[in-house]
Amino acid sequence: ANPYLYTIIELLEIMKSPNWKTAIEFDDITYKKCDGVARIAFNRPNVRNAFRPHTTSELIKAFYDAQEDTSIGVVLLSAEGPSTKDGIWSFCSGGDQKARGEKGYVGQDGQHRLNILEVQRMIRFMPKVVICVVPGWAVGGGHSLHVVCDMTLASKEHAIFKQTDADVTSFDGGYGSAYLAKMVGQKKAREIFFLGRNYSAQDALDMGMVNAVVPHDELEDTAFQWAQEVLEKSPISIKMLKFSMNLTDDGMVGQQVFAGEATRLAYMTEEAKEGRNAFLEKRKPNFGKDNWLP
Ligand code: S0N
Repeated sequence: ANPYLYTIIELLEIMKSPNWKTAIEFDDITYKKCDGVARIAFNRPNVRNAFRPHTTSELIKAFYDAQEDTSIGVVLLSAEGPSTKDGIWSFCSGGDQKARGEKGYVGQDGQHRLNILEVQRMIRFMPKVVICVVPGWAVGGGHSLHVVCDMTLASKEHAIFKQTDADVTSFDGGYGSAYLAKMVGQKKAREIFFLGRNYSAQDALDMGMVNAVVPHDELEDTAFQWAQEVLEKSPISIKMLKFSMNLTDDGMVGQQVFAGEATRLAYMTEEAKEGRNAFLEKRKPNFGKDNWLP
């Protein structure tokens, strides 16, 4: 049989659009799940999906839920749209400058916060794959979010990448800039931040900061399809590989996250069970005599 021929059932399976079900109702984001995939999407399209503290608090809750849900292996970070005012698509335009106070972004409780950085860390350290889906503008802190995600898919017609941090004195000196430089090279990263120009999806692909340019109408289904491909892989391998690739850039924290999973793997061995049982049974552990593998 020709291995490249698909059956009709397989083709229908590949082409099917997800049947998303709302997982939790939020104000500033939508949060849905389908077949092992969680979709978290900005939902403030009339302000180009800028995030205020309420948005970031909701993002933290949604990411935490996706992390805890053992049926979820991939998270899509996307955006609703387009704007009802002018029909323009956006992924995210960063921190809401109207919510910006003297010491950070001011929430409904009057407190000043910078908690998008907490969202970045959740994406970075979550033992699942996060795919950024960019249907339009990815600007400022929105650009940084795409940088920190594991993979990025961009709308061929509408995605525009731009760094305005130096225009508004609200800059990301962490993953958004330093990790970007690792991704696209020092010269390009400095150009992106120092000139603040617009870059198309194709420019971003050429620079190596997105994985694919996709026709706008196919963007969401393609992201779901990529997620389904990831879900066919071994969950342990995927998370160990993600944390291995993070490790060298994340210093001791990267080591801690990677080592935590190594400890979990050790827990699954007979050796670890013997260590625990011997303690509970108040006896000396017997780890065997020929387990010192070369
Ligand atoms: C996105 C841009 C380029 C789109 O331009 P366009 O298409 O011409 O639309 P506009 O007419 O400009 O905008 C349409 C409506 O949307 C509002 N709006 C857009 N962006 C924002 C925003 N970020 N905040 C508030 N409102 C926004 C416009 O005001 C307009 O509304 P109306 O119709 O009522 O006039 C363009 O809009 C643009 O350049 N936007 C600003 C982008 C920006 O500078 N963002 C902030 C950059 N910095 C950060 O995000 C850093 C934050 C961060 O991640 C961080 C880093 C370190 C430490 C902490 C933090 C943290 O935030 O926690």
